Amino acid sequence: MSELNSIVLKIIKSGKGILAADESTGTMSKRLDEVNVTSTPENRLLFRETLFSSSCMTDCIGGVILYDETIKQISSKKNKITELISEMGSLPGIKVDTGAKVLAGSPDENVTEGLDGLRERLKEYYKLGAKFTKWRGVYAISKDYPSKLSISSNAHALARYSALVQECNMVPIVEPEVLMEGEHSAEDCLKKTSEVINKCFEELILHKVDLKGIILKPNMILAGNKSKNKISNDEIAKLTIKCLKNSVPSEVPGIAFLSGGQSEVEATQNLNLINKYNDTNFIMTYSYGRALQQSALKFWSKDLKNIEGTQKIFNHRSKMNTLAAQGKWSKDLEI
Ligand code: 5MM
Repeated sequence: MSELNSIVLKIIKSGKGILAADESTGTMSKRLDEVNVTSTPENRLLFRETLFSSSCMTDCIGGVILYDETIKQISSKKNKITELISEMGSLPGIKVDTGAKVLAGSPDENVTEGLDGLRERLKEYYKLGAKFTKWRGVYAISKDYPSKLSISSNAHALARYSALVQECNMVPIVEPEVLMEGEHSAEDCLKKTSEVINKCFEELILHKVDLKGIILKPNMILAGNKSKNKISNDEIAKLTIKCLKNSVPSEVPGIAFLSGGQSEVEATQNLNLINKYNDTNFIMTYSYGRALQQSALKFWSKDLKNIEGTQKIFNHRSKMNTLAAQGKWSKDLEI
């Protein structure tokens, strides 16, 4: 087993999943504003440190994706954040893209940037203790989108990023996110997501990326949030598996879904059904941001000193998702 493959398995095996705590300062400030907490570096650290020192970090959370600010912060116990995460039994990772920018040639779409100087930044993050990285391509969906241009430019960037990350002995998370916003049907989402993922693998193979040493982080196959034709959770699970079976090469060890705006329980329920119906060899788990943190953040915002209460909520959510990653979750386990 290669070193990269063993990192992948440490992160996602036995029902473990990923905490996406890589909100950029702008996004984190928006989340904190929503719960009336002032967005300062200290408050951002306090909330995140509360999560990172929860007991579920040992049994459920195999990896945490950090943002540049957080990976350079020192915890209240005076150790590095990467050390805190490692001591809890999890692995630290880092978001290395610099965000989605307007795509020249198709101004209603985005392309993710961050390749300039990436090799040097990766060396720095590796020294800070990062074992894996993340890059997210974002695709709008409608009758005309994503365009061939957006599909191809984002896939190219994801592949160049992945090759550089593996060169630096870290595991790249490849995140192509077809957004949930829109009136599109689940069938449209299936068609466009398959096209997007197929192109990503075409480029990853061209750039000689070791597919056993990556984690794919896709969206589930859902009808748009403004669609009149919603589908059942069973259908979501079955279409999601159909999409991945047809577009992901069998060497890829694991898939960790993003939650993409689903509610906490919805994201857990869908992951559980995906695992119940999973007839592939892919490990199917979670890499959730909002769907792991929402309730904990809301509770914490009422009393920033209530560490134990906040951790209890985060532990519960993580446990539910870890059960779902093994197809063992049921609604009556929710509090
Ligand atoms: C945690 O949010 C990440 C994006 O932050 P920025 O937009 O500030 O860069 C995002 O990439 C996240 O990792 C994934 O989308 C998964 O998060 P959700 O909330 O969709 O599970």
